[in-house]
Amino acid sequence: MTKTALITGATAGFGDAIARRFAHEGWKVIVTGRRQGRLDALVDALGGPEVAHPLCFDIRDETATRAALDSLPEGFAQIDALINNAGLARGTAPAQDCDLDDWRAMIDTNITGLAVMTRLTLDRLIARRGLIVNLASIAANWPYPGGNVYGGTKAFVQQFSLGLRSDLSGTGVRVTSIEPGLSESEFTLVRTGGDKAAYDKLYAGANPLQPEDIAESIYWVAALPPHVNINSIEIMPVSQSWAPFQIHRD
Ligand code: 8X3
Repeated sequence: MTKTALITGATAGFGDAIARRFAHEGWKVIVTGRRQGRLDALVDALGGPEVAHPLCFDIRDETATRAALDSLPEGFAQIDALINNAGLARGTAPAQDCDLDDWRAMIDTNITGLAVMTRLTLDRLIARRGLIVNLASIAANWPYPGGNVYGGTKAFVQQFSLGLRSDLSGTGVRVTSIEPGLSESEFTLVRTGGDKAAYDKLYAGANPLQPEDIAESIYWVAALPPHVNINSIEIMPVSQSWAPFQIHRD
């Protein structure tokens, strides 16, 4: 039987690559995002409305999320995998200099949007003994200057994933937290407010992860036998590792 994956934030970066990977493997995909034109182009690229269904809404809006899910046509109404990819970082300033609107955007999207989408699809996922993959980040595991609220939201995603596993015991639903490090995508342009020079500087000579690398990991998780649960995967490019703790001296 053909399986269906719902991928949030599919208009760029990881989400776009994940949708392409799952469709390539014969899955039907529901692709969500805020940019209708990009969703339509993606549906075309994936093979049209038999294979892919677009849902255009803002994941921070619970009413819109409910309406979008309620609108799913019969052929896309069952959900075998929820890939909670929609999320963003805004800024790299120290906490004492941050804009509260940026913090709210991250909390509303990365925490509230993800939790609402999960809650609203849980019955369908349980009915299919499905899979939830949540996009966390290495920022959940490793603090760094300027990570503040972004890292906090991703720590929520990681711990929420583990909690879901506990609550879903006996349902057959699998849950995985994916924790990528330095990755090349539109994510960084959003984080820097569209600063292409900062984008180029971050990636120069670093050979960062590509969206296809993340899609590959998630498809591997999905394709494992149903008795196997990958709890978490932390992924970095080879170029990225750790530095000593900073010590401030008077
Ligand atoms: C994004 C990866 O290294 O900017 O989640 O925290 S990093």
